[in-house]
Amino acid sequence: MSKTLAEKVIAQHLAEGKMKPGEQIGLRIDHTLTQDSTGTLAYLEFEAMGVPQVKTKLSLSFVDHNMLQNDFRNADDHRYLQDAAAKYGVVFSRPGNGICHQIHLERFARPGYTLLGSDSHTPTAGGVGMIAIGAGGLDVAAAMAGEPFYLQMPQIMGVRLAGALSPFVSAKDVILAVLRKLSVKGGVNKILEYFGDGVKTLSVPERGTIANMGTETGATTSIFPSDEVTRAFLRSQRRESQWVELKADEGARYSEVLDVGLGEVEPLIALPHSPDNVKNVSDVEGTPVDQVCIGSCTNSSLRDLKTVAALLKGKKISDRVSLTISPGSKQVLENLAASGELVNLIRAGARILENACGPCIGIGQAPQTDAVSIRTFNRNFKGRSGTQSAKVYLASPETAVASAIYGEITDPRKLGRYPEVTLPENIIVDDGLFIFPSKPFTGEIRRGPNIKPLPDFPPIPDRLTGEVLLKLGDNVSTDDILPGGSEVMSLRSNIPEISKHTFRYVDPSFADRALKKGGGFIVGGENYGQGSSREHAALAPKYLGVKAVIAKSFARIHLANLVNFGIAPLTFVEAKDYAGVAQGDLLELDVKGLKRNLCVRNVTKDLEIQVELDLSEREKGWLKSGGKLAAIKAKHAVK
Ligand code: MIC
Ligand code: SF4
Repeated sequence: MSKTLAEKVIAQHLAEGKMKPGEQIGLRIDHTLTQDSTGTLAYLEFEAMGVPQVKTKLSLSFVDHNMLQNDFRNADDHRYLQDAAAKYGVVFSRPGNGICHQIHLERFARPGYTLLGSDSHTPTAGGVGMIAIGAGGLDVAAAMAGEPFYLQMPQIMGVRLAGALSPFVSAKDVILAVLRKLSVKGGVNKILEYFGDGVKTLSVPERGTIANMGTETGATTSIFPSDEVTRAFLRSQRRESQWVELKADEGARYSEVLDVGLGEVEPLIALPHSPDNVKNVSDVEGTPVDQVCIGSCTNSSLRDLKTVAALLKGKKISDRVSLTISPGSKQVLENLAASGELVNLIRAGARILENACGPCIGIGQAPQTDAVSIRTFNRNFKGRSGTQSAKVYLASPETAVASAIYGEITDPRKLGRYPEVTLPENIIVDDGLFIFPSKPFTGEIRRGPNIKPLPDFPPIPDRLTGEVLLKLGDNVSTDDILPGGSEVMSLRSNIPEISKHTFRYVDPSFADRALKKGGGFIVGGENYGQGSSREHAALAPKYLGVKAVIAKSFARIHLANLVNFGIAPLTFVEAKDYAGVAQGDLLELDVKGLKRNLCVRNVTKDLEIQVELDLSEREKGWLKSGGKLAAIKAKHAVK
């Protein structure tokens, strides 16, 4: 039978289950990646599993998120990660080497392989034909220990690209067009598979941009064919021998097909405060701009920054704008420096930041009060920039440059002639900032005083009772549950401390109230827990005593994280019952046997609400025993 490309790669890695959409499957994982802000927990979890060396083909540990080092805590985390990498056979990417997804794409991504990463933008590697999935740290630690990754077999949705992009329109506009159609939840439990004659017109970095931001649709991942363009990219990275051709079979069937005529795509922009709030740039032209930030794992490739350098050549940015540029990797920065293009950026007035995530996750460069900030990033949730009143817009590098020059949102076509940027075949490739594990690690892993052991959670009882601690609306993000920013992120390896910041901007009294009430319930709307893969957004509420989250629907990674740490994810059978619960209501629920259909009693309102616990037997086992770690520990301990 004809297969889609995604089905082919999954079939080759199928460890358990049937490839029927909605069924649980186990996937063998070839590569894993972690980054510092999710990595400390992932390695603490891996250590707890007692496995002497990683069992994957390749595991990588990156330091790219929390780079501010405003006290000893980040530096201690980085040292811990470096020691853990050396001990367990993991390649360590030193601070300064760049953003995990960008570097993985450049140096390691392989067509036809699988990748599991403790970061939601791991699908970037779909740009070269990998099945690359984001997950919580515990799932990645389990994959490092050789366990399959369990997930719901997604539907495969085809995205047919036709024609070619017009000048000044780029990959970011394509994915914004897709987001406009699908919204932030239209991709949940789907893989977006790109095909059609338009694919060959896009370079690998452009495909990476599209696959990266497919995450914002809620998709499990995105994948592109591996073709001659992929081959040329791998050749430029001195990795041509890793190329294989990959594409869907003739007659392969998609669950649905979205058509995108590349020639019809206009410059687009996502308005505050959601990546799917997409408009044409021309609709908001003239809005005064205070800050422009170029970079992030979405738009920091050599292709992007060469375009930015060409557009800024001989220009000055507006007096009212602060322009920051964060190259995606040392390779990008080094090539720009060697070719002289870096000078264009500096002379135009850009502030060159480290090769790292930087402002994308609120690590510095918080904009001024009420500012308008145009960013080439992938998320614009309220407050994520570090300034609650800031209005963050998401756009292409081309639109970002035009807006920086004119000081207002500007259609990039106003810039005149479009530079034809081609990627040189002979780029400089230097792996000097990787540490490849070689000799056996002797000695102890060094842990700073802020690195605390993982809390142990008891099995969940048969009866859950407590108050509704907080009732929220649709699309609550993990940034709402546990914010980013340097202050909170330096606590990523300390669950007791970080839990004090839970829902900090939504309701500053949440953490105290939860503790005082002995825990309770959270009620949410659609797509609860969208965004980041940070498992802290499950662990911290768990630590505060949250027993269950009742929502209309959940985002995929957060749902898995809740189960992994023993919080019951319950969905309303009738969405209208959401109206029947208020903050402060006392709820009771019998979960004995963890049946699929359960009944919540609202004692305060004397109402019964039907909810569903839609989990596999394996997941129920994890939930029951208070989390997945205990189960994996037990498995490896008997060996
Ligand atoms: C993000 O973009 O929100 C992050 C920071 O990269 C997260 C990971 C984290 O919270 O550490 C993600 O997307 O998974
Ligand atoms: Fe880093 Fe931002 Fe990408 Fe997350 S989305 S990995 S914070 S650059």
